[in-house]
Amino acid sequence: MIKYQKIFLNDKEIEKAINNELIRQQDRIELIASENYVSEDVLKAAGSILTNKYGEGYPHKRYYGGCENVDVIEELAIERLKKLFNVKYANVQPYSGSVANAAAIASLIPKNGKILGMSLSSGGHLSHGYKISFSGYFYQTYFYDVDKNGILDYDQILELAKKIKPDLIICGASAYSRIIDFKKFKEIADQVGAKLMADIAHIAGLVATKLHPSPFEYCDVVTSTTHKTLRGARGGIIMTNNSEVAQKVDRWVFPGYQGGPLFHQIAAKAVAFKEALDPSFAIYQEQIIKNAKAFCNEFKLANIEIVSGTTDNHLFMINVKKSFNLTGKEATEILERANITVNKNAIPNDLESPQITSGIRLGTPAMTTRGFKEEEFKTLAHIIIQLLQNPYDENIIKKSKEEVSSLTSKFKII
Ligand code: DSN
Repeated sequence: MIKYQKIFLNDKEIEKAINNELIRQQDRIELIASENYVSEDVLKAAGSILTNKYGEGYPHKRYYGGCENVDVIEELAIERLKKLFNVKYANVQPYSGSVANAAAIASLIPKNGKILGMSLSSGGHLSHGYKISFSGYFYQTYFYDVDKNGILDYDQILELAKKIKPDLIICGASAYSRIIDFKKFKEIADQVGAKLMADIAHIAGLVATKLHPSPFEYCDVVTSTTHKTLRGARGGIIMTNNSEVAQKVDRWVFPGYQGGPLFHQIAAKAVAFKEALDPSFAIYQEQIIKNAKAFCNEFKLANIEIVSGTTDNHLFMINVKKSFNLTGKEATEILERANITVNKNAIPNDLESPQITSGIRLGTPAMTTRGFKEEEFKTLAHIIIQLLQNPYDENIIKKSKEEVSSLTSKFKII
């Protein structure tokens, strides 16, 4: 089990804020689907003296001296990542998932090329074509939606792709609870002559352990973050089986989008990849899914509207507008008062703005790391239902907070 420690700094203001965050993480139930608790080894590597080192370039091809140790680290990270996903080429330098996506897209299509990505309200990501991100600024972008049941309709996507004739189709999501059929996306891409990219940031841990179909056989490039289901240090990665694409990816990461690699993060990613190669990681991923199904089912039994009907992975969205007559923002604030952290989330055909939304997103990776099993998630579902059904009842908020406290004290991280 994880056991984090308080830290001591000469800078007392930052020391206090970090230690307060440690207490917040201990005391709250974390349901943000993209967060997790890293191992102590990952944390140590991320906080190591590697932060002192510059090493622009790649192993044995650096623009700085003194890179013999960071070369070992980056090579280990690459080799472990390749083994984890059974892929030929990997770049472990991206600072984040968005930068990984920027470099991956630039490696596949020219500036101003056409991208077809998943809409935000259907579960897509800003970096898959939104005007307020680089992707909508440098490229012509179009979006596919889920159908009226909240499910990807591949025939509809094909029809849209035929009209738009994109240079690149992006699949993968931040808020989609069903299986993504990468093979069908490949068939669509082939029919319209488009390249195919998968962003598996959310489901990376499930893909690595074969609990979700793999995109590698079908995609020109696959990107991910390392800190969600993969439970590693914060950052991005890019993978491909195509040597020409791999060369372009390396150039677009550095010098295209980035400068010096963050070696402390690369070392921490490498540690996490080794952990993910251990058989215990597959058991953890299985439990994430079992927990998500049990959690989701409890809401369904109470006739609460689940976007896309159910979950096949680590997360699901609740239509809180329809189920409780609350906005996502209101629901988030009510749950926070009882020490339960979730995020508001747009849902298909949402009439509310992204700042308000009609949904919330719930994920099981973090609390599964803390040791929650199906029983704890069922208990939690009832706490959440009571809170959202009685949003302004101070007695219920107080009682729920006590129930949350008894759960967090049983599944400790400090
Ligand atoms: N912000 C991440 C998430 O919460 O899904 C995606 O980048």
